[in-house]
Formats: sequence, C-alpha cells, structure tokens
Amino acid sequence: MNQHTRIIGVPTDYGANRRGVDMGPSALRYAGLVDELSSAGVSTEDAGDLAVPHHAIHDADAGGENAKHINEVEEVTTALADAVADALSDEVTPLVLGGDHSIAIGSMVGSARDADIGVVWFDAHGDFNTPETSPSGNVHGMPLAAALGIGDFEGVEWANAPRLKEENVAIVGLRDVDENETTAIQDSDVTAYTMSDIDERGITEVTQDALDVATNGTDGVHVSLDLDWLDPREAPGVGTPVRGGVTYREAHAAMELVAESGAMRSLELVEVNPILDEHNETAAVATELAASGFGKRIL
Ligand code: 6HN
Ligand code: MN
Ligand code: MN
Ligand code: MN
Repeated sequence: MNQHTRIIGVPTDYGANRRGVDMGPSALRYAGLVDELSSAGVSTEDAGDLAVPHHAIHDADAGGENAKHINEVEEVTTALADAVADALSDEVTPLVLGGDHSIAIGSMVGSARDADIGVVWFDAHGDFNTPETSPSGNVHGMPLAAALGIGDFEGVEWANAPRLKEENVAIVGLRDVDENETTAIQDSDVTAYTMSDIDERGITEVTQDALDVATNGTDGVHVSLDLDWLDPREAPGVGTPVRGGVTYREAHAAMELVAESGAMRSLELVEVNPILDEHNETAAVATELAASGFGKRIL
C-alpha cells in the first residue's frame, strides 16, 4: 500500500430537488468501496459521516428562495472544508462521498486552503449557476460559481475557494447547460468540454487536456465526479439524468488518466441516489471509478 485515503461521508440532499441522495454515502460503502480501493493498493480509514442538520422530509420548494436551503448548505460545506483540509494536513487523500453536488463547495474550499489547486469537473451539467441565474434555486447547480466567487457569490467567504483560479478549472462532458449559465461559462476563463468534443476528439485527448488545464501552475487537482456524467443507462441512480453521456469504458479511461497524472489531491463522488438506482449499480460503478482514479490496473 503506497497510498492512504480518508473517507468522509456527507449525507446531505439540501442542494438537490430530489430526496434520497443523502443516502449516497451508505450506498457507496455498501457497494464495496473499501475493497475496491484496496484492490487498487490504497488503504483507507473511514472518518464516518459529517453531521448534517436534521430536517423533516421536505418538499422540493424550500420557500421559493433563489438558493434553497443555503444556510444548511453553508453549515455542511463549512464542516466539510475543515475535514478536507485536516485530511490533507495529515497527508492522506480525502475521498468525499456525497450527497448532492453542493458539497463540492466544501471540498474545493478545504482543498484550496493551503495550496494552489486546479479542478477537473466530470459532469453533464456546468454547475455554474448563481442564485440570480438559477432556474431551479437548487444549490447543486451552483458549486463551481460559488467556489470561483462569480456573481452573487463574490466575496462570500465560506463559499469561495481561496486558491483556485478560473483558468485552472476544466469541465468535462457537458450536455445540459442553462441559458444564462452558458453565457457565464463563456465569459469566464474556465475551460469547458462538451460531449461533442468527446465525440470528435475522444475521451483520452479531452481528459488529458483537462488535466493539463488543472495542473498548469498548481500544486494538485481536486477531481469532482458527478455520476450523471455517465450515460443514464449505465448510471441510472442520479437525480438529474441526461442521456448521451459517457460510457462505462470512457469513464474508466478518464479516471485512469487521472491516476497517471499523479496530480489528484482530493476526490469526490456525488449525486448517487440509491432510491432512484437499480440494485445499487450506480454506487458500484462509482466505487470502481474511484479505484481507477487511485491507480487500479488489470495487469
Ligand atoms: N448537478 N442546471 C440545473 C440547475 O438546476 O441548476 C441542473 C443542475 C444539476 C446539478 O447535477 O449537480
Ligand atoms: Mn428543508
Ligand atoms: Mn453536478
Ligand atoms: Mn450533473
């Protein structure tokens, strides 16, 4: 074992509009995450789950704010940022289990506390909305804008990743982006690769470019893996599925390149929703992809 990781579960659904994604950490553990990682030569310690403020099962509309449950998101992501920063200072790789994608704010803030970081964002969505532009008010559609301090998030200390620059962020796999979100991405210095880019250039070249963007002048890379990046036929257990995603093989090829880069500083697996899943298959795929990201090889 030459690598050591610390699992940090974040059982929250405050950023999403469909309940059940808060059970993601359990589903991922149950799918055999620790064994998968050990087959990649990675030893794990499980820090358990962060405390998430209790709520009664609530409806999708939390009062119609532009950023629903933002106070709960702040509470959860602030605790996560500390947990991620602690793991890194203990020289173990944080492996964050969501939960919906709003938690990425905490992962990025924590990972960027004591280092210049880049981010590779594998997702069908841009997650680049702000409370002003969001059509849904769901914070899981906003974490990149939040970490980069865009729009309403400018100067919002708990949400801004201190040492992350737009030019070191690469989004891979886009196929569902809202109108104002498109403009915001185009106006930024973030690099975005759509599914068409992957069709034309192939997953290997696109992922390599994304890693070049994220490693250029940085100390390491936060890898954010939203399971809706994959095609819903292969990863059905997600709250916002969009057809036309990457295949199981393409996803593995990308994660193998992540491992080869040697630059991964922190990893998160998000948006696994066991209620919407089929026989926990999405959680199983997520654990296998994590193992590839940590360097699992067949030979
Ligand atoms: N995710 N763009 C849509 C919104 O509500 O802002 C969907 C966001 C999905 C977010 O999957 O992490
Ligand atoms: Mn609520
Ligand atoms: Mn996402
Ligand atoms: Mn998504």
